[in-house]
Amino acid sequence: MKVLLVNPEFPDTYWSFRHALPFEGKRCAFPPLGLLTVSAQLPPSWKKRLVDLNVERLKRSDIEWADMVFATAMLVQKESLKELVQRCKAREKRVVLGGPYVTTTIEELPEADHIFKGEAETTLPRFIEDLGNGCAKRTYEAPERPPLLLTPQADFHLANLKRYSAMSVQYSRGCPFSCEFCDIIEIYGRVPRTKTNQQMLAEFDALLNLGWRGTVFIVDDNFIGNKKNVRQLLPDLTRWQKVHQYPFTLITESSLNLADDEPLLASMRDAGFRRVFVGIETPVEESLKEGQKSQNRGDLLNSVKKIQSYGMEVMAGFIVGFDNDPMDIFQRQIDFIRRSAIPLAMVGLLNALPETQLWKRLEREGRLLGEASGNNTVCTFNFKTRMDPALLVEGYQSIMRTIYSPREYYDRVLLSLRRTAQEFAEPNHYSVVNGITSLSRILFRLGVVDRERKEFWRFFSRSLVRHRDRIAESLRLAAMGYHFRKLSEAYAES
Ligand code: B12
Ligand code: SF4
Repeated sequence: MKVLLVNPEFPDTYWSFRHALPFEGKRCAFPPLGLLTVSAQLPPSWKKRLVDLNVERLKRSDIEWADMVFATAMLVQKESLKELVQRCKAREKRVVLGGPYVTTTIEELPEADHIFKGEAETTLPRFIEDLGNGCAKRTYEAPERPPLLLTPQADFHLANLKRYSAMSVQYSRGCPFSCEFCDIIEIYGRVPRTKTNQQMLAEFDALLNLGWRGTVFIVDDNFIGNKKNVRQLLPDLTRWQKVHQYPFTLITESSLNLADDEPLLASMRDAGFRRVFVGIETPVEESLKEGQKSQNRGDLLNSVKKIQSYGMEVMAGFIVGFDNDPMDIFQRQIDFIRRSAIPLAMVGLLNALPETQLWKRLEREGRLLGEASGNNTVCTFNFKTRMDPALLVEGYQSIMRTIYSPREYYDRVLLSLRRTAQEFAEPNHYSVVNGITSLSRILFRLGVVDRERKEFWRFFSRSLVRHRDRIAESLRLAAMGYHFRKLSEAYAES
């Protein structure tokens, strides 16, 4: 059996980092871990190939080679997915779909032969058996949330690692909180399940043996969802990093209550975590209450500073469009982002995702207008908002314009660098050649071609004076700022 695994194309969003990747000479931020994990569950005798449409084109010969095509998708990838299914069906291939889009959507699904809803660890073996017996079903729905002990090490070797800016591994699934707008808890549950320490170290070994050096994103919904297990994992990760001289810089996602646990913060710093994405959403208490984000309590600014003081850059998600948002919400978000020194602030408009508590409430209130695009920066709503939608869009665009204007952005970066300054060694993976090539690309694009070059040189000279030892970090953030500015220009005009 020959299986072609295809990851559909992403549109231009925050997380695509599309305008920053060329500086590094990369095509895509992360490989499709879901597909690589599914691949590892297929019988070893089957032949497998990966085509990630974000790094390469799908050739007709790829489709012709395959007996079956497996594809994954998030909501934002649905147009590319539909096109892919049509192409494969036109060549009479058996098509198998899975991932968050087909798991939660209420829309009519593309004409695929088999649909997997939920996690595949228990359903895939059944499908393989049914296929052998000639009785494979159209839909496979996981009846339970499988323990991650069943999750094999992903087939990382199928991906062309050089095309990606970072690698992904997963430690846990699920989150114990109950934010109203979140679909994670509906898809992956509220009881966080984790891998064992041995599983994690084996995945780190695999990436190291494949020659990977650089950033590794631990793609958990909430890395500290199961604190007891994380506390046991971190000393082992630290030992592994030390033995291998810190080949990986770690980043992850966590709830903001991470700030309340200093021993945990210290262990994360020691294990090599340098960036953490947190969901702050809003500085407005009533809106947090409405969104049932009870874990974001107390002084949110202090929480951010606490995490930064352990050497971790804070990235964060923000939302406007809650029913309780006051008229000055836009300025309050701008002020908060400025004072928090969060360079990569991902501000989105509230949208209701299928199956979430928010979706159900809006349906009850008769305010739902249909399925969202899944891209929360596109200026549309899929429900009737309390505030005038035109005002919301205008205010949202003003936030984006302000926080990604070069002076404002670079000032946040400088403050973030100051707050995260630590005595630890830089991770041991900067390649001199890559460093010099990226440096010249950044200097040429941002320092010569770009109309905002004056601001860049002001930032660069300040970084050299104040943070000479972290110049690679400063330039990475300058490149990221360029991505966000380009996106905000595009969205502000849409
Ligand atoms: C890492 C991650 C990313 C990464 C990398 C994505 C990639 N290349 O695969 C990045 C950072 C790029 C990303 C971006 C975005 N993401 Co994202 N991301 C995640 C995250 C945290 C982990 C994904 C992952 O690797 N999981 C590990 C694998 C093993 O799990 P899995 O993918 O679910 O796969 C299992 C099953 O689903 C199933 N399966 C999956 N595919 C297939 C295919 C077949 C054929 C079969 C049989 C089974 C199967 O089997 C697997 C094993 O059980 C998830 C949350 C989550 N828990 O999954 C959100 C998530 C997928 N992302 C989400 C969103 C909204 C986004 C963004 C739109 C955010 C934004 N506004 O910018 C962007 C869009 C992408 C872009 N570039 O423009 C949503 C999707 C919601 C939806 N219903 O579509 C999720 C669920 C999180 C959330 N609720 O916010 N994301
Ligand atoms: S903390 Fe994050 S992952 Fe957990 S329920 Fe809230 S939004 Fe979802």
